[in-house]
Amino acid sequence: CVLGPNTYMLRRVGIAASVAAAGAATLQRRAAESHAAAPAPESLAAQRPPSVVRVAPLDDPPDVTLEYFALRGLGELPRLILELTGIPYDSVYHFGTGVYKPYAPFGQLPVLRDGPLLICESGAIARHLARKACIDGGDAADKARVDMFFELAKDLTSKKSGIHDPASADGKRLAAMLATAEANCGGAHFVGSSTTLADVALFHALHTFDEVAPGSLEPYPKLKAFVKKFAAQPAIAEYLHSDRRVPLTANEDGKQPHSGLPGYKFKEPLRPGTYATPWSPPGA
Ligand SMILES: N[C@@H](CCC(=O)N[C@@H](CS)C(=O)NCC(=O)O)C(=O)O
Repeated sequence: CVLGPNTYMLRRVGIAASVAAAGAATLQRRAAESHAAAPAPESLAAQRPPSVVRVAPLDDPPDVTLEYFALRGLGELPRLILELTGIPYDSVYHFGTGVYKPYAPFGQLPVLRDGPLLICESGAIARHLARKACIDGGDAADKARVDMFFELAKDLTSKKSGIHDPASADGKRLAAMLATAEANCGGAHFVGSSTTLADVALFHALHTFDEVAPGSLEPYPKLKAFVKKFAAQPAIAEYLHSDRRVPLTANEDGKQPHSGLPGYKFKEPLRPGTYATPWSPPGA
């Protein structure tokens, strides 16, 4: 791997400046027009076309497009990788189902376009992006350890409901896995001495716990400090307050059983910039 994460980050600094200079006013105007034309979507069931937020110079379409619903779900880890590494991309937000069916390789989202490549499966997308940005681990041993923590992060997320009920079976399993993560946390990194996919995946899981159950990381001081430090990195801090970051929905907080499409109700208002700019698939 010859590229370092900083290669993309340097480009992102220039992009941020050009977007601020040329794009902010346009996006605000579009958001205002869109607002006037249609009420803000309150859930994923809103009847709207997909929208896009471009993280690249407005006149320079990026090679990479990530499509997912206007949800965190399986799209949030790829988004976090793109944001952390500074890869320029279009972030597409779908509402309802259907638009992607003709071209999504397995008929579902997320999908990632990277030049001529069209990739589905969230794990494959995350690994592709990690390889592209050289955060997949240095040697074979580190790559294997990155994969171990990637899987641990998935397991943690699968037991999210346990964060609200420590006495439940999921709660006990989750506590055991959090203790494992705490024991393996090397401060700012889980593998080696620089950021890898392992850190992004664990941040995604742990930061969500902290959001849906504030204080739940108190018994795990290393994990709590890791999340705080990761969130404070300029690229992540900016993202978390940007139009690209969507709120959680009721289905995602682990407090009640998943209730299908109606349960994807936003817990906070969607930012106007997230849904202001309509998007169509290439060639449509
Ligand atoms: N194993 C796939 C699962 C993809 C998946 O279940 N996608 C769901 C949303 S989370 C979807 O597209 N549902 C709508 C549909 O099937 O049309 C992955 O990890 O990407």
